[in-house]
Amino acid sequence: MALTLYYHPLASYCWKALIALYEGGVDFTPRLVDLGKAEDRAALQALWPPCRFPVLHDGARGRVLPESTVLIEHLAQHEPGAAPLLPADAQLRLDVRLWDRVCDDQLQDPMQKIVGDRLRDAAVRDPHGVAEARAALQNAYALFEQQLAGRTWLASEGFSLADCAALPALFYAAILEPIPAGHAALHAYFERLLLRPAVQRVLQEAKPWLALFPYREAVPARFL
Ligand SMILES: N[C@@H](CCC(=O)N[C@@H](CS)C(=O)NCC(=O)O)C(=O)O
Repeated sequence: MALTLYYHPLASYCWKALIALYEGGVDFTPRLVDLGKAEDRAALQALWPPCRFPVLHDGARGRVLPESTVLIEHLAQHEPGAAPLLPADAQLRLDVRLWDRVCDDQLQDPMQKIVGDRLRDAAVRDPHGVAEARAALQNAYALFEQQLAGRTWLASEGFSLADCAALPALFYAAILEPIPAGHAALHAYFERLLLRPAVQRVLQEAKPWLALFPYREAVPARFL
């Protein structure tokens, strides 16, 4: 098989890639990376020195694709099932790329800041940074609420790269910093995302690992 995905079933950016792969019905070999194991870390680092996942190895084309967005763009170019994740029209593609960036910068980044802080020793925690990250999430929720008014999907008529990015970001962010009840369009969108078979498969595969999430006590029972 030509495609190998280096990933971990709990990692939010890996969910983004997995959702795209499952949405597109793409055939690939999953290679679970345990960063706690030296040999796994070395294998990932040999492909991509920053040692962050997901990374896709496309053996047929001799390419290594790190960065979830680039990985999904590669799938959309070469795998017919994944093509709809990026609209053919150049202007519509820009909308999708914009909202993919918004998901990563305005949801994933602050969410990872909050999780990372909990993993630190108490002496070097950053309560001010965490408070800023929580405020950033609230601002992002308000922005998404505005964007989603009258829409089914985040950035285009069909399910796209932006929606692949949104699900993991919203899933983990909402556990740390609940989405206000008044954001009805955002709540409805999140529920719509959860109905996608690709998303259900990712969540099912993550279940055994959620006990390792630093905020496991806040994970809603329906996901456990
Ligand atoms: N911009 C990258 C971010 C990748 C990333 O941050 N991955 C996290 C997991 S969600 C990771 O590799 N963490 C391991 C570490 O930081 O050591 C992408 O879009 O793929």
